[in-house]
Amino acid sequence: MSVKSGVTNLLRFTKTLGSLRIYLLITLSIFNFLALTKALAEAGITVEDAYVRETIPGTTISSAYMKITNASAKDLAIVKATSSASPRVELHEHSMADGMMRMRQVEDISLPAQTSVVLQPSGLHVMLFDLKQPLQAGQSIELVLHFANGSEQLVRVEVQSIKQKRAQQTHHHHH
Ligand SMILES: [Cu+2]
Repeated sequence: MSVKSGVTNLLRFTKTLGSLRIYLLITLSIFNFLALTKALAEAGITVEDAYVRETIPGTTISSAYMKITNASAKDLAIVKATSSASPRVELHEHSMADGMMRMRQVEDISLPAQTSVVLQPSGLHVMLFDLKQPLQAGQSIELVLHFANGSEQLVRVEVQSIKQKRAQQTHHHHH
């Protein structure tokens, strides 16, 4: 093996190493991107039994309910909710005051690690104002939950008539 071919081989090897390094960098970037996308989409959060009430004719408001589970080891909090169906969405809580059921806006909904929080009638709920269209049973709307850490969760929420929900609750009592 001549000195010249040795140098050529060495150059070729160096070039391969360089390509390999670029390849590794790209691969790592893709992995980082996937990890980030996953964190943004999930954040250890699952949402079940999401429903929003049918609008009462002549009104443009409704409230949404759901069970939210934080399976992660981190304490999370919902700080905002948005929807393409409404320009104004607020986090609300019902409470008894002087024998009257009242509701008030809350800053956030805490989701401690490894717990579930249930948004339900007479409790925490998501309030939708100025609905662009009446909500009818059988339809569904999109709701985006925004977390304190910047992540988001898109939730498809079924529109249910009040009658329908009552029937289901009655059914649950039989168990
Ligand atoms: Cu409310």
